[in-house]
Amino acid sequence: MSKNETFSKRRQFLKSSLVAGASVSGALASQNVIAQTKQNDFLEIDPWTKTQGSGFINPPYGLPSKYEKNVVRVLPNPAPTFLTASRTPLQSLHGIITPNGLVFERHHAGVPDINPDQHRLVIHGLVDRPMIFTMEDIVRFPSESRIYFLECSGNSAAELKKASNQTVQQIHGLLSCCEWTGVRLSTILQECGVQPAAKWALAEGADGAAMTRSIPMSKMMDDALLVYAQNGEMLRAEQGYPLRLFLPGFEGNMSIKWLRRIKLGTEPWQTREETSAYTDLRADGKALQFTFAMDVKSVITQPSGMMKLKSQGFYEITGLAWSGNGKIRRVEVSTDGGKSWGDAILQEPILDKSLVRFRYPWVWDGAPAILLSRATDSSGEVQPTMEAVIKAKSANTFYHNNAIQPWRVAANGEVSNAR
Ligand SMILES: Nc1nc2c(c(=O)[nH]1)N[C@H]1C(S)=C(S)[C@@H](COP(=O)(O)O)O[C@H]1N2
Ligand SMILES: [Mo]
Repeated sequence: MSKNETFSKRRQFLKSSLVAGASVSGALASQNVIAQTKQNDFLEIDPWTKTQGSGFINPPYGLPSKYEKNVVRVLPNPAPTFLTASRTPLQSLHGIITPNGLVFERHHAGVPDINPDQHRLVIHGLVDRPMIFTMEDIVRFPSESRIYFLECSGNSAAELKKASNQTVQQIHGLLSCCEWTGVRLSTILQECGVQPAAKWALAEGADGAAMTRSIPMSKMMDDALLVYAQNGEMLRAEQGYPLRLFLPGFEGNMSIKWLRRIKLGTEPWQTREETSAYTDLRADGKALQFTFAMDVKSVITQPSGMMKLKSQGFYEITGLAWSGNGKIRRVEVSTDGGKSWGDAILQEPILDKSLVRFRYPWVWDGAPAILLSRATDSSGEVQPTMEAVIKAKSANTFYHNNAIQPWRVAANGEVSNAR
């Protein structure tokens, strides 16, 4: 197909896919149309087509193209003295999977260096047969691979106090989505014989923080996974190598990394991570404990904060939606600050407790605009505004911010946080 044909096909696609009322004239104004007279010589042969390419790389583990070197995790801005988290570059991702080298990291005492041959998982408490498992023991059980999002409950939290003019990565980048492979926890717990009195499980990490959380047995016997691999390779050290707990849809901190112990009991253990942290302070001064599932949320990743639209014309607004309560049913997009809304296209696959990619065609006419996205999940829950989040939780609230993110597009094309 000639470049001209490709171009006209694309215009046809745009015509048929654009939302009603949007004008196609001026769409792709920036595209260089090939002059008819130059038909025969427009495709020059570049130097890289005329020579042999480079050999296999050394070291043999592949890396992204050197032209993509700016697509990396970032530390918070301003960076705290004690570094605690790095963030995923959501604005540069395509589809729903976060590549392993870009998965956000959150660790309370750094990344331990664990030799998998020496690692052990202990299961004890209210079980008939307390057991110690090696990694070899664990990978012998039947496994499964599933795509799930993981979001830190502190994601987007700083926005509740003060809007910041930063990138989507800096504001919302404590979010990732991988294909996780592991053994259903229920399989291994049944091996130990769960006693009927067991209602809660304690999970403990082997890192310097010995991060510890109480988890209802209902979740442990449902879809909880003992994960040893992510996106087709063994876990990265920073994601919990060689073994982590994974609780689909639950706040990130409960998916204990470097998992070394599970104890079954009758009540929650009231650990530091469920009393001093990860609670939601209410207006009356009381704190709400145990907010497990991450509520329905979405964010536009392109265009997003600190980007610049170079010209008027066609843009595909795209972003991510997810819910810890189930599947994403609908994402609506507004380009006029919420006066009118249209349904975004949801890209298949639309999986339970996974990121979903949404797309919405838009022609920017050069006037200031405010872009919003609003997700609805299979439980019927609709993503709230920031005002609604603060009203429901109180101005003291810090964790679990799932508010709608508005992006302002100025007449000069600059995109900023419109909060
Ligand atoms: N052992 C242990 N598990 C942990 C943590 C930790 O510091 N130590 N951090 C938790 C927090 S707060 C989050 S949000 C997730 C982050 O997982 P990731 O680093 O793989 O993105 O791991 C959780 N599991
Ligand atoms: Mo977290």
